[in-house]
Amino acid sequence: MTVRFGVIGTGAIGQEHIRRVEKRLSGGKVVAVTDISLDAARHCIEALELDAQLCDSEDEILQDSSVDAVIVTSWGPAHEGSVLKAIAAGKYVFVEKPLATTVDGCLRIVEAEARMGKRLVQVGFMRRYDASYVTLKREIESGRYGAPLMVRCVHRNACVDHRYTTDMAVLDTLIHELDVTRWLLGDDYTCVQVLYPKTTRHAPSGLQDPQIFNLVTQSGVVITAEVFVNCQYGYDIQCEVVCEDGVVSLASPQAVDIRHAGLHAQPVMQDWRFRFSDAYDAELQDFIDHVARGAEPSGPSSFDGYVATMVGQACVSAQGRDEWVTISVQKDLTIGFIRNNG
Ligand code: NAD
Ligand code: NAI
Ligand code: ISE
Repeated sequence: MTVRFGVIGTGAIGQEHIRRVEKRLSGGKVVAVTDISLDAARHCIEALELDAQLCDSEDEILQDSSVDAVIVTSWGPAHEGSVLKAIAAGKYVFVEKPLATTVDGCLRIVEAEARMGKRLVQVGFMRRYDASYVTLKREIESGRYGAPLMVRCVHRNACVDHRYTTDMAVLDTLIHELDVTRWLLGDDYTCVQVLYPKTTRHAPSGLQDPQIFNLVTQSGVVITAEVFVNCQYGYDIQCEVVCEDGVVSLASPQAVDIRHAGLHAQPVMQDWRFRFSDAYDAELQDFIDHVARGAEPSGPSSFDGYVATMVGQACVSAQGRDEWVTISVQKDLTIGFIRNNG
């Protein structure tokens, strides 16, 4: 069966995902698109030469019986409403991170899905599909290096625009580390503290950049995560796991090696589009493959989305306080089939 997609939000990543469904992946087709700006949706249909219907609203997409699943790629605060409506309509949903920008919003989604009695939602935590992260997890789990003790993460973007605010460093950016480190270690967070280094002159006015987040897990692993979104030189994602008997880290992504004019260099990727291109392909192909055979999605679940936002809210709270903030994930709401930490 071909999975017929409706897309809600045709901005940067919405167009990326449409392109991959149409041109690179198998088993999916985009049949309807909408955006809060209908001009943006119309432009997307024309620019990508889609054989898809322009819908006036998400409701029109969700009521359309020829749509099997939706991709939600609007901005974060709009996700909750779209996902809840999609669940109510019985449609499968691939939603970009964050699942929702509030903890209560995530809980409403987890509960709505549980009431449906089956998984419908997959969250776009694509790092779980990235080959280097997958290898890193396998190496840690092999036990060859002993127990993990410390993790050092770096998340750098070349630049952001004036709409990016200090709290977005958590819910837009750090949220990837919050999800992937929990998945790598199979461990939950207990507390977080934020440090503000001197702010770069390249930051838009009012934005704290860079920021350092120190997190501790239940087993005592200490994670130091730097978010620096105006680093100027490119898109740089690093993760080093220090274990009892060795250190395992992400290698530089595939790139050429240049020896020139007395230098030995490697180009740095400029954007998430390139760095995680294969991972975005893999996460969506996995979603399509499951939906096509009527199976529940098996990627990051609404519960994973809830945990990431819940920990994210603790990080935002720590941004405003000069002290450690305790993190307590509400686990009693976990309903077997929704939990996915693996
Ligand atoms: P964007 O601003 O380029 O696009 C967002 C689009 O959503 C815009 O076209 C906007 O008009 C539309 N939109 C906003 N509210 C809407 C609503 N209520 N209904 C319909 N359309 C609406 O943003 P983007 O960079 O594409 O990011 C979109 C989402 O993707 C965000 O949640 C972001 O966190 C996520 N994202 C994830 C990654 C990743 O690496 N996984 C990378 C980029 C973006
Ligand atoms: P964007 O701003 O380029 O696009 C968002 C689009 O959604 C805009 O066209 C906007 O008009 C539309 N939109 C907003 N609210 C809407 C609504 N209620 N209904 C319909 N359309 C709506 O943003 P971008 O960068 O594409 O990000 C979108 C989402 O993707 C965000 O959640 C972001 O966090 C996520 N994202 C994820 C990435 C990843 O690596 N997984 C990378 C980039 C973005
Ligand atoms: C964006 O939304 C993403 O998800 C990217 O992966 C991240 O690097 C960037 O900071 C976010 O704004």
